[in-house]
Amino acid sequence: MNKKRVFSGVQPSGDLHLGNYLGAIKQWVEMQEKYESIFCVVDLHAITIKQNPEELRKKVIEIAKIYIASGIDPKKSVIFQQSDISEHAELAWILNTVTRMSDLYKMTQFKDKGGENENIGVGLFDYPVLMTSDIILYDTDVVPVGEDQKQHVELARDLAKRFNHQFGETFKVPDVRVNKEGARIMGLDDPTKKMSKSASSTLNYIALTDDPEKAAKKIMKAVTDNDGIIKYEKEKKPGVSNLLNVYSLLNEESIADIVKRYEGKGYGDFKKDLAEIVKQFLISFQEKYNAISDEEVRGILTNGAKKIKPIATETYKRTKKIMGLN
Ligand code: ATP
Ligand code: LTN
Repeated sequence: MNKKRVFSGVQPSGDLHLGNYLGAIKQWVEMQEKYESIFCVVDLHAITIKQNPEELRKKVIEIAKIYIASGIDPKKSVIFQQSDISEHAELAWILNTVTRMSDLYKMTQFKDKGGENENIGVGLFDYPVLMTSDIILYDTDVVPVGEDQKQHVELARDLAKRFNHQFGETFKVPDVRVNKEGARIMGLDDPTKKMSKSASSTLNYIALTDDPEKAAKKIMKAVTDNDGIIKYEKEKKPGVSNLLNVYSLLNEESIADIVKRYEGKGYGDFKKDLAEIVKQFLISFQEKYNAISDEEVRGILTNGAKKIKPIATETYKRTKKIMGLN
């Protein structure tokens, strides 16, 4: 039987953090064993916000390195750069013609990123259509993402269905997959909001490239509460619950087991141990990261694009044909 296909991506902008790793990339690594996997560095999405060209070029390499250091094996999965395949933008244009303004006004990420502002770029508004194109261009079965991207994948499903209904069966309708545990890692300085690289304070997140000692200090400074009991209660104890979640995912241990071990102990002990876990994780991650050369990554990206170009070409041709464009 043919393997099902997975597609996902991360933008080459800002610092990748534990939220991105635990919410998205970690599950990709597990999925690549069972699925035919395609992981993209979505540079065309990154330019919806102003980027410095030199930094963008570096960031693309950095993200691909992070994929590999996290365990994405270029022999098992395809890793490529979005702008290397022109069909992403071409298909996005076609999809624009079946997308309604009202579809995009509903997107919460657009609202969060300043949708009210008339001077905001059109690319930011159209961002979910390009994301739809990324996904359906490869007849994707499953899209693993963090909770915040669920709405975008649901739009991709709707647009694929709408197109199929209007023109005839053309696109596969993708499923979304959100990991139950890592779906929403919260900010260390404010556990009521998601950990985000665009946060105003660097105490909010632990970047995968953070100095391990400094990262450990951020855990020690993480906001908790005053009742001194280590238990998982998301609503009442968002800070402690978030730390338990991170502990459980990094140490691959159930929250119940961790809670049991810290019965009668204070936050100090708990944080100290978690700080050490985070530190060791970063040391080992960065060792792998530093062992990969830029040249090697460039080769992997080029090969990845070569490998999947025929799928993109075929889908785009099929789309043009059914619309009467060829
Ligand atoms: P940010 O808000 O940090 O700018 P983003 O969601 O805009 O992040 P990406 O960095 O491209 O943009 O996100 C990559 C992946 O990481 C997505 O699948 C997203 O859902 C996931 N992700 C981002 N933040 C978190 C988080 N705090 N917890 C879990 N998953 C997250
Ligand atoms: N918008 C996503 C990144 C992204 C993506 C995709 C994820 C762009 N295209 C296709 C999955 C599938 C984000 O995480 N900010």
